[in-house]
Amino acid sequence: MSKLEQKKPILYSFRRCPFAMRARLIIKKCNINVLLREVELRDKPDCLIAISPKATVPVLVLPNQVIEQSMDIILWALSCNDPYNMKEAWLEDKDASQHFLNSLDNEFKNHLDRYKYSSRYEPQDKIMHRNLAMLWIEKLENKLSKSAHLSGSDIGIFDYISLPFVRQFRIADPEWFDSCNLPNLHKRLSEFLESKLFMQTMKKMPIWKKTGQDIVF
Ligand SMILES: N[C@@H](CCC(=O)N[C@@H](CS)C(=O)NCC(=O)O)C(=O)O
Repeated sequence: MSKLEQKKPILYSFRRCPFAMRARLIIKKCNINVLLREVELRDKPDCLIAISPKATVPVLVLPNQVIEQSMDIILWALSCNDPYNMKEAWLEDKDASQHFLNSLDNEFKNHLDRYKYSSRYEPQDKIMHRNLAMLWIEKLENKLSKSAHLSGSDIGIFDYISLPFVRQFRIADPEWFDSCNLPNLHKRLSEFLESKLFMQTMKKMPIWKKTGQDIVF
């Protein structure tokens, strides 16, 4: 690795984490290079815990700053290079954007975890949480019946930050999800999952703790 590459920001990430996925999606979409350190959640590197004691991923390490929230990493990426004007779309109605993010990261994610990982919570409440998560999913379907993408006529920031979570919701029971009356969401999710961008962000990386090798992402 060249000296220049060694100076790149470091992104601690976990391939299947939807928060890390959305950060990687925007970083890749905006052509920003970072050094990726793939983490195992059950065996996090000490240096990650040292710089970010809460030790969730993603975490981005800059020379003079540590960014610990996926959305802040996204906003940092957009401040570096934003060829698709995604920051403008995000800030156009800041309250509505924040409301969308909160309902996704808090409400929906809460029900998603209790549905997808029901054995870790209250297994008997699995379907109740699926139904509650569906209220949010149906809002997406409703939006997509009015515009091609969640961000408008083109795919954009609202799609990238939320589709990784919709993917997780589907994975909990793909047959059931595919049988739901969600024609627009099914279409957009499939396109997203088949996109080159998604494939690039989901490339398997060796575990950094085992190899010590930073990978240019
Ligand atoms: N609010 C954080 C949430 C990140 C998060 O919860 N990531 C999960 C993985 S999907 C995590 O690192 N959990 C820590 C663990 O499981 O030990 C963000 O937006 O970055």
